[in-house]
Amino acid sequence: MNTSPSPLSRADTHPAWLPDQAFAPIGRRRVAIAGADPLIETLAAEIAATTAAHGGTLTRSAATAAEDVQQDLVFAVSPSAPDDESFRLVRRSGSVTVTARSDRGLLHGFFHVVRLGERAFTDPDVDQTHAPAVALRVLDHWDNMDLHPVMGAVERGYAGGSIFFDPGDGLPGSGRVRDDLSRIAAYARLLASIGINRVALNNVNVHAREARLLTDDLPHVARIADIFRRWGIRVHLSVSWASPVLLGGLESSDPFDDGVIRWWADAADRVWAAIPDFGGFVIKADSEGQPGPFAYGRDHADGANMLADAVAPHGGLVHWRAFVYNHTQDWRDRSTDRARAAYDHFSPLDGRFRDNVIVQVKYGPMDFQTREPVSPVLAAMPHTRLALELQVTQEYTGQQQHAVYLAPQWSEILRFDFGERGTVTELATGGFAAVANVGTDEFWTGHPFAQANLYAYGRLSWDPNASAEALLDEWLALTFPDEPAPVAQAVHDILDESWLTYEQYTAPLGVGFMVRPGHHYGPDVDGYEYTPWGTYHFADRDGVGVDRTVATGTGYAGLYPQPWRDVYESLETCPDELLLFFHHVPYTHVLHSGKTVIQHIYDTHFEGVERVERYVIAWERVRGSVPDARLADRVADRLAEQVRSAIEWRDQINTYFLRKSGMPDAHGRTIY
Ligand code: GCW
Repeated sequence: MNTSPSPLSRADTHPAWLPDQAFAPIGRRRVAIAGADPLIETLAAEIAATTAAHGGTLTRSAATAAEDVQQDLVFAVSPSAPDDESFRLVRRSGSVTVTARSDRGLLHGFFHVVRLGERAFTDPDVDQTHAPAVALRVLDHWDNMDLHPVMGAVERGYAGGSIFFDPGDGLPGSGRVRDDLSRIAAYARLLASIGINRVALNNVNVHAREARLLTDDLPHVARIADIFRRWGIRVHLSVSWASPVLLGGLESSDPFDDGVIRWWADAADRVWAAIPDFGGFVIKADSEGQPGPFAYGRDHADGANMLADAVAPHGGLVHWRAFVYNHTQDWRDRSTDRARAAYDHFSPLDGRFRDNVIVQVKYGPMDFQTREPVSPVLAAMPHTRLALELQVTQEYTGQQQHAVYLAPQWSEILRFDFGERGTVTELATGGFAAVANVGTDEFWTGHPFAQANLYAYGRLSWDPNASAEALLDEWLALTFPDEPAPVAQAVHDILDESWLTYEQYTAPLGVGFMVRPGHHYGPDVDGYEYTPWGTYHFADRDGVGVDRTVATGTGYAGLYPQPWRDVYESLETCPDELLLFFHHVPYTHVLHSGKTVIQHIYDTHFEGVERVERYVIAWERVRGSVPDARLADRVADRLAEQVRSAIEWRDQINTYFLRKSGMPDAHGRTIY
């Protein structure tokens, strides 16, 4: 029997949603495991640790066992389940059997039982099979090896340093894979518990140092992969399109060049020799200064397919990002619409990508804004494997200073129905990918509540129909098992509508951006208005918004299949929350809500701040009864910053629009 302690019993890392108590209902019972595959060792170590701590027992046998009446809980490999990751849970009079075709399925089943807690044994009898909605459930890390002069250790990271890379003395070239990977072991366990099965380790902006992960650093990538493997998770790397030049000394990276083709095939051979279950490459090409096939007059299918052919003999994947647009646009040019870019570049390529290419599409046409319409690319490429890309790290949603629970937004996106073409979940045949939000911070995520976003992403990627509220309950019950009920209630009071609250005090009615250029924190209404980035609001003295209609605007609304094309095109039917994304309207335009646009702006900004003030009170009320005082303080500090920042947003946005429009607030509140 393997009795090595749970890797999370160390004190230096917050256990997140896997504190030891979460395992107690299992730890008190008689548990049996049958089977001998690698992840069964992982499972056995978990159960051994918790039964040792809570007085239960663990019996192991190598053979596949049928239901064992002597036990309370049995895990057994059995051909019953439909695929490698599914599991079947049978409960008869309080004893539970989890069977799966593979050890991977059993591990998922184990964490399912953990989530159920005592109810796993006390609920009525059941016989149910659980299967993931999609096969690929990916987290993308934007971690740098060297400290980047602007982005630091993690691009858009708000939780300290990289858990994978040690920046060394900070000088160029000194970054390396960490020696001590214990933190990664804890992380892999957390991810496995929520169903994540793929992790890309490094930033999609691949700088000189990270490019070499593909060559010199392979033994170290292999060390990381060894850890993730114990939890059923496969590792991917972001690669630079220019690798043959940067690393191979070739003259070009033209995908049609024989030398280039050979270089990538050899590179792939070396990677898979070092890491036999390596997942594949993630690539950001011809985007925001990253090199790509355009330089050689090739398109993105040419580029992706060349890489796909290199990795295909190893069963590898290429995640090719669709985030391609002109970031050197002239703001005077009203004909170029960034929202169209991914569609215009990629939809003509539908059907040309190899089967092992996954085109990875951001959920909206712009860039992870608080509110955007769902990207029409998702409905425009029926012959391509598409992955939906979400952003767990809160770049545009408060940077883990603000409490913003994003699951309600993701649920809305996942359920968005393109009519005959299906829902986003149905269209994401290449699965889900999301930008991770963790770092070396003691709570993993800076704001302790941002853990809930990571948790919810994993759970939604397994079951996109799960309700955001139920997932928050799950996360709360696991994370705060000893907390008195009022604490859980306070967290609900803060998080349930936090996404809408954030929307209220930031950019109005879907227009987006209005953030400080560069770091993207806090308000700056005109910060991007006269820049090359293509993110504009066009406010003048009469009105605001971007005309993306077919009739008079950029034609973007016409990229949607019906009924959405008509819904968005018409002022009568365009939903209020997206009005300024699709239309330029006078401030006096009356919304479906009955308010004018200008009064809506004032009202939502005052209300958003009031809501955050209530969050502060809600937390102050329970703060003293939270057993983890450091966590309680961290939340309080962040809420104080959220109020400060929300007030700044309110006052800048309201003042801007008051000065532009000259229209007073109907309620005479203070605007500057
Ligand atoms: O949202 C933008 C970010 C960039 C990021 C880019 C992308 C990794 O501001 O920091 O670069 O998106 O998704 O590639």
